[in-house]
Amino acid sequence: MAIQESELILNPDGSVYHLNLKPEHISDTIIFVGDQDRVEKITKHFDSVEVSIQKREFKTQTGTYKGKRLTVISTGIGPDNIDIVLNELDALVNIDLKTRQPKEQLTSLNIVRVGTSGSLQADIPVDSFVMASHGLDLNGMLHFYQIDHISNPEIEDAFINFTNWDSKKARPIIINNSKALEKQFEGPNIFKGMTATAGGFYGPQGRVLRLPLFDADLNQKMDTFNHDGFRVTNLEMETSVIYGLSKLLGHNALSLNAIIANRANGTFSKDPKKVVENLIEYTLDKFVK
Ligand code: R1P
Repeated sequence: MAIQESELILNPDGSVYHLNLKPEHISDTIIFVGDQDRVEKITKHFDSVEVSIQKREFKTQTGTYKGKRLTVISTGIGPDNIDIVLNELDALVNIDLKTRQPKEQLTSLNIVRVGTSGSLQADIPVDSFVMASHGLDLNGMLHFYQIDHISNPEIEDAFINFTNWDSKKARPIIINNSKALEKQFEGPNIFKGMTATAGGFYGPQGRVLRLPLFDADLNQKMDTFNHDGFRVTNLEMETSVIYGLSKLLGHNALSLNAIIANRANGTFSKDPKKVVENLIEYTLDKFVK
């Protein structure tokens, strides 16, 4: 059955609705960033750029870095945008946009997020890098999909018990990274642990400006959680849904974050641009090693 026009929306030129891209515009290796201005901070290192397309916060550039074809795309902020980006990228490779039928031969994309994040651990300082062994989903977007086969109920239950997680909120979900990408991108100075993904920047990450929190102790409980060595290293807004949707759709995903804030001791990087630039260079090098 062909997927209806209202479900898979294409622009008049045949590109996918939000990303404005056609299949030939992307590589099978894709870097996600949050900030659209970070795209060129990556592609300025490229040999050449062949595609540059932007609609809303979704800016895409494709080119080659030391001969390897890479796409860089900005996802904007938050899990809701990742739902759009991953579904539309998957449609570009795994749905025939003319017949509107899923392809029989599926393509797996390799996706690496180069993000920024706040550390929850005093021993993971600002200006360091964290690789997410797992995404800890605190926002609930993934519950709209069938996810039982990709979750880790044992660690999730331990987290729920430890934090006394209220059942009015969506059940936390823990999803593994791609082990192959983990191997490719690890290095001696990179921290590893669970990256928690919140659905907002202030209350959902425990920040108080004028509004009291539902659970003021949540961050402190998260940073002391430890289940068989699994601990929550950092907090941001995309990793768990990148991991979840990638697993569901058959893609490989890894999330790397530059630590620009330390929530455990209240510090902020003196030069956040530098640590992001360092992570960009680290990531690009690992792609071609
Ligand atoms: C919040 O300021 C944004 O920064 C972090 C969060 O995940 C959120 O998207 O990541 P990026 O710098 O990659 O956007």
